Amino acid sequence: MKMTFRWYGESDPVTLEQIRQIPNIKGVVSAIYDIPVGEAWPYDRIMKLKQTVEDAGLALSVIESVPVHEDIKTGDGDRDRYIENYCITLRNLSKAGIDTVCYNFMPVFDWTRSELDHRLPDGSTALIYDEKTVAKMNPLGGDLSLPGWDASYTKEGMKALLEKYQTITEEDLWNNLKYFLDRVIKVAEEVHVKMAIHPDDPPWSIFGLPRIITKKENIERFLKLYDSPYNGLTLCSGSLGVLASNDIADMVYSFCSRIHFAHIRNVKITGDKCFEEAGHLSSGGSLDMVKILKAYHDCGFCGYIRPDHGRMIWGEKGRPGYGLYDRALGAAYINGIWETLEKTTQK
Ligand code: CS2
Ligand code: MN
Repeated sequence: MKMTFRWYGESDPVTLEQIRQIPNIKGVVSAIYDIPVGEAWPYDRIMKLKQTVEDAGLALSVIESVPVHEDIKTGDGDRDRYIENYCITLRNLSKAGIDTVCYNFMPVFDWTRSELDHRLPDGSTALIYDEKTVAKMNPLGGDLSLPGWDASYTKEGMKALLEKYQTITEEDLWNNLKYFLDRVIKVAEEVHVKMAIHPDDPPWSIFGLPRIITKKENIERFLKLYDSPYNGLTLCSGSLGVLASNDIADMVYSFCSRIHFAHIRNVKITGDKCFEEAGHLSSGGSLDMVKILKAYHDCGFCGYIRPDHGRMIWGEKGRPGYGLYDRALGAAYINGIWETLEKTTQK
């Protein structure tokens, strides 16, 4: 495995210098954040990002994410133009030496939580999700804005988009995803960029919007939509793991050759469709992290891996889910488990 850490660019309160000092972190996962969704990323902008990261002694390992325009997900408007732009971005990323791109196909909203700074008994704060609270939230009311969401919508734009989704079923979303893959993966194969879809977080419908990358049988269906190693996965333990019926280690064994990027994070299921983000340690949450990492190790996983969201600890202020300290502890924990697996497994 190749250990990485997410960095949100120059505006991230976490610096590349700090990231470099976390043991075993050789590369960062980043993106260009100021290009509107749907526009092609120019080669020189990608090279500028890469240079900044390399000047700090790190590699630009994965792009997370190249976002998918809503017209592609709804299958109308200017989808062909946006797909064409997506392909230009992939070509430019490849030219810059990038080999792995993460994206998601969640309508309108990326990861969603009901509270960003829920205080845990130990005094740290974490992101939590409570279905009843989310059900009462008005996506038009500005109740919550999450760091992963595209903040560029006007209220009217958001209203129109949500209305458009009223007529879009899960099957429509599958068809639109296939339309996208049929065009994009062909280019990904040509330029040797592995595409890695991130599962939906949480893995169920929110605000009445369809969500499809949610469970094993759907991931199987996804992989068959375009059967190529370039059509792969970002397997996020924390996103899928909030459903007790999702067995993450089993998914790793089943899909390993198609997992290009592993997100490692623990979550504590606190009720039906309710969860808290936990520290990475197994005993802090509902997932068995050793079992999950052993599955990767057994499969000879050599893709990229990163600690995913962390809590806010030691008084840190920063981007919810993406502070330095708890994620660094997560990386150290993953390193420890991996080293143990390396040294105790008969080759
Ligand atoms: C999240 C997402 O779980 C996660 O990694 O932070 O925002 C994720 O980066 C995107 O869904 C990937 O496209
Ligand atoms: Mn993730």
